[in-house]
Amino acid sequence: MPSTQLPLFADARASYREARYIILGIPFDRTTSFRPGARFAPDVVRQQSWNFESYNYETDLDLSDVPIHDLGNSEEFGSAEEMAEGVRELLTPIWRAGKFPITLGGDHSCSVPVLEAVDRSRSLGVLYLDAHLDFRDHYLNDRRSHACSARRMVELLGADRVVHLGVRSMSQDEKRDNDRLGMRVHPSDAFRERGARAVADLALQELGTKEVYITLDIDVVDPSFAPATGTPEPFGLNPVDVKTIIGAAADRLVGIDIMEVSPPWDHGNTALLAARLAREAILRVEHRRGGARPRRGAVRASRAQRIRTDSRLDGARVSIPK
Ligand SMILES: [Mn+2]
Repeated sequence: MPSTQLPLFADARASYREARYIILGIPFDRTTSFRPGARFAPDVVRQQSWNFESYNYETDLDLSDVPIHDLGNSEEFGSAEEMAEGVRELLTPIWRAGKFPITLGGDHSCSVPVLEAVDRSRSLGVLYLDAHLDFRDHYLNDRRSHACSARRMVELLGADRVVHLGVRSMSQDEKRDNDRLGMRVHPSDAFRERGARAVADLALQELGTKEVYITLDIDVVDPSFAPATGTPEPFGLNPVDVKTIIGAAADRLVGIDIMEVSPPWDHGNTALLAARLAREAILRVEHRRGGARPRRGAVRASRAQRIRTDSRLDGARVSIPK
């Protein structure tokens, strides 16, 4: 147990019990294949989250009025199997309580157990945002590798319940396997040709599920905007495209994860974008459900005050109140 204290995600001031949105970090990057470092992302993304105003003019919401709780980080785990078991254990009560998980990775292997923890009776589909198809059956002898995550989700939920957005890299084998298995794919070029809103609306229509989950590998964004990631790939989406997808999905969105931010390769902009996209998901979902408007005239703490009073989380291990 580290003796230092970690910063909380900004504006995460609610107790677990009263919170609707739950932040959870998974500092695990053992399946990373090129540039490691995603294990450091949860804490750095939290730190960057303090850059932003709690008030958002587009939704007229103030995040300090929204019930958000930061659980802290999971343990670091040994193998990917151990990670999967731990993540399922953490996510199961969050899903059962009807809360909205915001999981900060970690590499993309961490997303699969988040979905394995969802009750099978729910009508839930996945928007899979990634530069890579992630459709290998196994990679380096590991079926839990981050290079296999979309494949595992298709096996888990069915090919019609996963739509892949923003891809621009795959192996011939992955292409052939998916031609056979039939996950729908809207490559990065489609966003340039048709616009993000049109692509997102089509993808949501194709999913047809009552509930939608977004798994976001930050490498779906072009490396010029988000350079700090394990396996960067040019010709990607821009940050506004991702914002648009989140907005389009908001009325069915039940959870999101943001994976593969790798702080050792960052100048701060990648983690900053990840923090802002996490906040965007909360804002858009809360707005769709007609969440609390800011209390007019209420005295608001300045950002500096908020950081002093609210930003400390004891210890690094998660325990979910019963
Ligand atoms: Mn990727």
